[in-house]
Amino acid sequence: MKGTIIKQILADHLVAGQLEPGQDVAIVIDQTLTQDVAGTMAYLQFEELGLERVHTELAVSYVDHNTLQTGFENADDHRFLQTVATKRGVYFSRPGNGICHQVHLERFGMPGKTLLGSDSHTPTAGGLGMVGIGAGGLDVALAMAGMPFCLRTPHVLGVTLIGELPDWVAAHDVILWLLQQLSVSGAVGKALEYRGPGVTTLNVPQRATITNMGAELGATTSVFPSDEVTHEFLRAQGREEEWAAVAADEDAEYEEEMTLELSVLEPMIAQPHSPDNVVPVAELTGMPIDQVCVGSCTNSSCQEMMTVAEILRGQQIAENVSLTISPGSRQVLEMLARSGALADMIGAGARILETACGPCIGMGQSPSTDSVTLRSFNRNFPSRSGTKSAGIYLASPAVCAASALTGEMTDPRELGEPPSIQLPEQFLVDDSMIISPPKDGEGVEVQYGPNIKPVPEQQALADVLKGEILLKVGDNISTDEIMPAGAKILPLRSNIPAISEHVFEPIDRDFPARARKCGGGMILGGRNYGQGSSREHAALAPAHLGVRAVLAISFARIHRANLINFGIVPIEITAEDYDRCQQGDELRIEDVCAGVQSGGQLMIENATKGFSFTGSCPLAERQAQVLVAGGALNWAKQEFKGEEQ
Ligand code: MIC
Ligand code: SF4
Repeated sequence: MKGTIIKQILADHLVAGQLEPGQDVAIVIDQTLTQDVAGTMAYLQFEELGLERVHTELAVSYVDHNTLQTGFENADDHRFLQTVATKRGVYFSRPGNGICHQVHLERFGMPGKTLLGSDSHTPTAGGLGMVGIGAGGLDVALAMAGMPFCLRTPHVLGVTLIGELPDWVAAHDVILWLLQQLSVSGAVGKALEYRGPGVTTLNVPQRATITNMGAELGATTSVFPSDEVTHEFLRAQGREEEWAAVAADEDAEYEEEMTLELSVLEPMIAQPHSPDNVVPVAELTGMPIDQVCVGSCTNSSCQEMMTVAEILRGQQIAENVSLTISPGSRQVLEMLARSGALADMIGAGARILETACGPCIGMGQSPSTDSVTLRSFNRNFPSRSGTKSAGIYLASPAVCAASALTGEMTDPRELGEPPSIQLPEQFLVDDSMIISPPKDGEGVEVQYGPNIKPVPEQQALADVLKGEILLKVGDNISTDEIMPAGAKILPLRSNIPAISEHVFEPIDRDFPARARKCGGGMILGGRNYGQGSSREHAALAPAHLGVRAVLAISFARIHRANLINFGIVPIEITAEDYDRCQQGDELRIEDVCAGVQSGGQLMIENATKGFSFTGSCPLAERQAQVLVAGGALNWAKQEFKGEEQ
């Protein structure tokens, strides 16, 4: 990966290891972001480290996911987040200011920098030419404490873009096309780097739509160059001085390459229940729909929203459809309002929601039973909308708006001339909903509420792990299935004992009771186990129920790191051994500590079936120490203690 953008940025931030694909490295993190539902735990963990202030160049705490405030829990979380931010030197983006990734792109992202976020769509910032990586809250807390972030050097996939998008074809169609080609696990262990003459035809929000959904490919990160288009965007945001050119060297070598001719793309759509189940919209036209939701961190920029408003202007949505629109940020919403575009949306019958994640994470707007919901979002995993029987389809805002008018899946090319929307020369800049931290947080009291419970203590790794396979699941199990979100469960994110009662709810409601009855145990997963979000609760809550190991054919990157951070051993096994083991089998693994510290080979005995097999748990040195200590918090506390002595 000689001279690629990824290599240049990682090399500039490298503190340990060799930048060779597959090698473990440690890098300095310049900026961090957290959002509310992962943030409460991240800051509770930061508080456990006993530091006065954060150590990164910039740390921002956003409140964007759970803004409904259905009870005191939420409001208490927001108050905790605001007080801890003020005390520890973190910028606080208030509820109402917008979705973390959209606001970060507008107000904070900087070309050439590294950003670690407690949200899997942090690579959105790659649209500005920075390396944004999603991680669990604890990893972000450690980065805020000034510790380097450890990752496996990705293998770089260079995607050469040629030509220009045709009328009515959006950035969302580019990434849906890539998902169709590569699948949801197609970029695990990889980073995508966009290049070629087509790059200059895309503006920054369009680039960010593409890097955002690299997360759905399983990629570690995705990045565009920072060029004159980026310069122009930052100038229009009043941040011209923060621009820097970022480009791959002429002789940059990519481990893998592919070419995409933009001009042959057409509007695409992902069908239930996976973002890679993609077909051209033309194949589904005429299918009746019940609900349309426009917004999310993928598609809620000013340009996308203006396009929607233009399509809706002077028309009425179909009687059978409910249309919701959530603009991505207060900047976008205010610009829509001042330009009259908001009135066009309201006039057409759209229901305007807050500038927040909203329906994307099941915070309201669950569709009706067996219905069809069309969304401009990034994920359509089972149950994510809050209605198990509903089918979620993902498509661009233009497809959504056109379909809302007709009440059926509609190819927007049928509408004739496309609206011509240019990015404004100057965005409306008003940072008054972002609270800057004072120079000194002394005297500020961090306020907790009754639902904010202490971080559970972690036990050091036992040398013998034994227990029942509590649950056997198939391929591509998402964290939405392991630890669901939604309006009922998100308020419990600061209360691990309470949220643990919902582990695996969409798959098996009896799981928590069974885990407790058996005194804990293990989970057996297929390929790409734990895809999707960065929520560490999908590791923390099972750990709280006594899960000590997950055996799977392969793991998604962030979830594997979260398992290690909470003392759960992630063990890779072969497809044959997966087939041979069943739910209810008793497993026994000896010499676990020595095994994980010396290359990760583990001998597993299936006492029920009477056979043994090997599993592997290859770990970087720090990860092995973390696992043996019983998790990253124990390990970090020991490190800080060591430094004090
Ligand atoms: C998601 O889109 O699933 C979320 C909610 O943004 C998560 C974060 C979380 O669950 O805390 C993500 O993508 O990481
Ligand atoms: Fe929010 Fe949805 Fe984006 Fe997650 S994917 S950050 S829930 S808008």
